[in-house]
Amino acid sequence: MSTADKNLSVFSIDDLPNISNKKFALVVAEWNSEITEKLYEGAYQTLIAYGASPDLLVRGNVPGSFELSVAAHWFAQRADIDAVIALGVVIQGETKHNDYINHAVAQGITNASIANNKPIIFGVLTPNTMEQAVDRAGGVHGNKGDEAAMTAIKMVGLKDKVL
Ligand code: DLZ
Repeated sequence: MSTADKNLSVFSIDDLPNISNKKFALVVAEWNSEITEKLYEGAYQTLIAYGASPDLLVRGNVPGSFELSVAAHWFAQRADIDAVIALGVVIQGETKHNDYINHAVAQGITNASIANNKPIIFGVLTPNTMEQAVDRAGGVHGNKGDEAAMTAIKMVGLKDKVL
């Protein structure tokens, strides 16, 4: 085992990086915007609270969560973007529409992340009801936008340490 490999085995993912010069793209679905705006606000404020520069945060809106993957891919292709946070809410309906969207977005984001070698964070709520969505967008279960931002910060730091 090389010295570098030994070092990798001891660092903590909670050892947060300096993100003052990191550029984040936040891609936000307009479907269920009363919820996605809260996810966006949570993600934005968390990035700022942990040292991101407001002028290095860019936002792109998409019509619905199905479009998150390709827009995230476009942002990730840009050399100046360090990480992308995809935010959406897909509420279970009377058909399987939500299943198709959820699987497509999860797979699309995974593919775009690997293809571009950058973190793309899955900040998509998949609740059964609007009430469950409200609970997770600044309600009793916190704000998943905050968690998505923290994940982005940790992955940016991890990438810098590993590569
Ligand atoms: C069509 C649709 C439905 C039924 N439900 C949702 C939803 O709960 N959340 C969401 O973000 N988007 C939904 N959409 C829209 C799709 O994501 C997509 O925009 C359209 O199918 C057009 O590709």
